[in-house]
Amino acid sequence: MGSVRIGRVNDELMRVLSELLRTVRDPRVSGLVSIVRVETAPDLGSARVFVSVLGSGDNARDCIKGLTAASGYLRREAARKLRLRYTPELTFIADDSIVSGTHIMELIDKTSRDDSKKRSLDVAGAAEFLKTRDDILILTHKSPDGDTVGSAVALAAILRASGKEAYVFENPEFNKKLRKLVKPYLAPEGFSPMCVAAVDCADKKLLSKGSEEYADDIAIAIDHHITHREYASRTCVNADAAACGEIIYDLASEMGVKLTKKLSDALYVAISTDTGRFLHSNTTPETHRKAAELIARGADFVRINREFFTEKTPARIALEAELLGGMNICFGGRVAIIKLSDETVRRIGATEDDLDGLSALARVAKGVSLGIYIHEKDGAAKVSLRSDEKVDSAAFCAHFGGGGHERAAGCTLEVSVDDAEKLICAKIEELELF
Ligand SMILES: [Mn+2]
Repeated sequence: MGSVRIGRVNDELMRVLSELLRTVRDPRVSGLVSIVRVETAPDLGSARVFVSVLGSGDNARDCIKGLTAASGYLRREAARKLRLRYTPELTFIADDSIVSGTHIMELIDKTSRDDSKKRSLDVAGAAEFLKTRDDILILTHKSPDGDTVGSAVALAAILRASGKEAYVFENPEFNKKLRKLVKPYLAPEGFSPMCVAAVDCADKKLLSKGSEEYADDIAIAIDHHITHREYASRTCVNADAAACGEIIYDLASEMGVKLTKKLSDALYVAISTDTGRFLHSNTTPETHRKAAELIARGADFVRINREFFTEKTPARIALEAELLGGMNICFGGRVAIIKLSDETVRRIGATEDDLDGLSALARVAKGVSLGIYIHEKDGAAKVSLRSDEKVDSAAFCAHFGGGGHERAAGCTLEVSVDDAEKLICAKIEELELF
């Protein structure tokens, strides 16, 4: 456990416990008690909570007794609010270093300043917060997908149904399908927001191009990435959600907004695309339950799935035909390699949209554990690996300075696509992968 993480746990515990103190009913715990600091053990098993009590020594002793009696309640509530896997056992200790009222005022001041510090909210908390805001601008992430756009549109629709003005910020990378979905919600020129929200975006650096002026001023981020870096003042993250759209779905009910057909369409786009039509391993029974409800509310799942998945442009069909026709199945049928050169892209007249998701194509062959897609980009060979549990794609790509996840990873080689194929095959042989 790094000291940075412990420092954050200390800060978070101090913030949450300071709020919870007010809810302790024990008369011995008066309003004149404040938390000075929290020291959590490196294993997160226990934490010492130093409190300062204004008044006589007797007051302090009684207060510590009251807090100790309430420690089970405080620990439980803190665990709920912080969503920590392990919440430390709490020991309350009187801090004698602060005796004068001036110091108490400084502490109160600091606590109110902490209000502007980052806090994590559950969906109910996010709903409460949004109810207090108006003129809201919603940001999406770079290389936008169905989840960020569907979530942004749905959030805007929910806020509008709550009587607020809400818009989605322009993202120059919206493709045709996404732009069609977002068009009725795009912010007009000159709209000046009072509140900025971000959806499905794990990192400030991943916010859409052109939104830099808002990046340090995001009031709330709603996201489902386990790698979420808290860049907003308030964060509502649920890493168990298959799509950010699942969180927005819950938000609708928390805000008392009915699922209209439009709202259901947007949420269905978000959930269906981020789960690859409910085929990826992130899909849960809850995902299906929500999708079922969206269909019941009129979501046009036939059109959406056709538009986002099965429909292909002539250029895309030509690309797939060429790639599949030239597929090199090697290593006894365990590895499949497809290659795409710039020359082919030009000849076919394919757009960026047409190239989307081609890396998944190599793994469709039966018996193949490792699918490799090599395509020419800016004079180099970009290599994408997709593997089953028998191959660690990230570890393999690390040999070439790349990285990623166990089942999906990539690297770039400064050679032609044909030479990249030779180098990759030589490495598979050398490592005796198959
Ligand atoms: Mn997502």
